[in-house]
Amino acid sequence: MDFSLSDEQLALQDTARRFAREVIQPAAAEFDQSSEFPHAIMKQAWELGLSCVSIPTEYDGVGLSVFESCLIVEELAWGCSGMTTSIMANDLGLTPILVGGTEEQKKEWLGLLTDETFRQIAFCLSEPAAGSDVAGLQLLAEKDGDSYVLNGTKCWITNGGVSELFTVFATLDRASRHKGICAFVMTSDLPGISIGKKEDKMGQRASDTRVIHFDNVRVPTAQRLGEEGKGFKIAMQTLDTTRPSIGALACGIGRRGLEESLAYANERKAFGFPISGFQAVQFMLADMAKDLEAARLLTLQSAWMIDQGLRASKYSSFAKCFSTDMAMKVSTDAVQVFGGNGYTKEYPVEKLMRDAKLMQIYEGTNQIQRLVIARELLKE
Ligand code: COS
Repeated sequence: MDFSLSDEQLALQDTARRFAREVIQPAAAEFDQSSEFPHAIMKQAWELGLSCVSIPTEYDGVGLSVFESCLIVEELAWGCSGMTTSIMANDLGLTPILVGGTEEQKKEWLGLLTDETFRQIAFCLSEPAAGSDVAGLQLLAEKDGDSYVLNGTKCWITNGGVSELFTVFATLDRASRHKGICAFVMTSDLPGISIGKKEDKMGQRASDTRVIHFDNVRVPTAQRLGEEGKGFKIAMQTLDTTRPSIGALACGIGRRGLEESLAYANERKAFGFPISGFQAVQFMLADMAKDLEAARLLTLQSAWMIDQGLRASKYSSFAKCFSTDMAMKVSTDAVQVFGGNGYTKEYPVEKLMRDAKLMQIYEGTNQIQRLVIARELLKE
């Protein structure tokens, strides 16, 4: 077992760290407040090779492993988890193509993400009545000649209003649950697609979260990913692959919370001493550091397993669930260390707490992660 990083991995981590310090973090409060989408920063991340990182080199991508993508995601999320969610959502959106696409489809659609034009891709799975229950999704795909006609609504779609490409999951027959689901790739400007309201969120406000309506949207059969009925498994395999990076994102929030708390505890005085001298504060700092370290280890282990080609559902869920619960706890305690100041927008920790909450909900709630873990345990 070797816990050290290669020189290339250290250089990659350093690039992401500098981008987070110099570009993301200075702009984070402004975009959090305005809830605008940081187009220029997203483009810059893509130009630096920090976005769409999972596209293999044979399709002109940077071809990072899941392990390496976790290294950069933690760095970026230290700066702003909302912006990092927007950056990473591209890899979530394109993974169904990697999992279910033919050689031809990969060349065509991944090529649109690596040519000289900056484009984004959104993963359209969740629906108003089907967030946790993927097999219950209602977006209908009816076969008509050499195409499918899609009708229904998606919601909670990250980058929904700013993406040129979509991967979309729809059912051929609502009654057949997971066996009827198909995956598709398409451009977002097809007739019948309309972008709905942008959610006004508690946290991660720099990310664009949308409702998307499909009204008689015609998609050629050639744009179906995998066989008919295989869409559910493509979605599950996608989430198995991307959940470690959610763990890494949570580690970024946790690390920022710890660093801010350490600095503040050394500076803030009470009863004539810096509060870092009091055991009540020290114990909070110690718990933050230990839980962050455990979360990072679980995250990197699950990423490594995926890179080895091992089935990692249980480990991906360990990483996602543990790390996001850690981020919630660390950011809540960071607000506590800052006291009244922590509860104001003058200081950075209340944002961490608002941002962390979403992490326990998206890419499968932490209740769903526990369900996946329990099912895997009971199967063993
Ligand atoms: N990889 C490959 N196949 C998988 C799989 C995985 N990780 N998980 C399940 N499958 C397969 C099962 O083996 C089963 O196959 P067979 O039909 O061949 O038996 C099939 O898929 C159905 O699985 P299952 O019965 O477990 O499905 P359920 O409907 O009971 O639920 C959960 C599965 C709840 C785990 C799923 O709906 C889920 O992950 N929900 C959360 C979704 C999510 O993360 N949403 C966030 C949106 S993205 S931001």
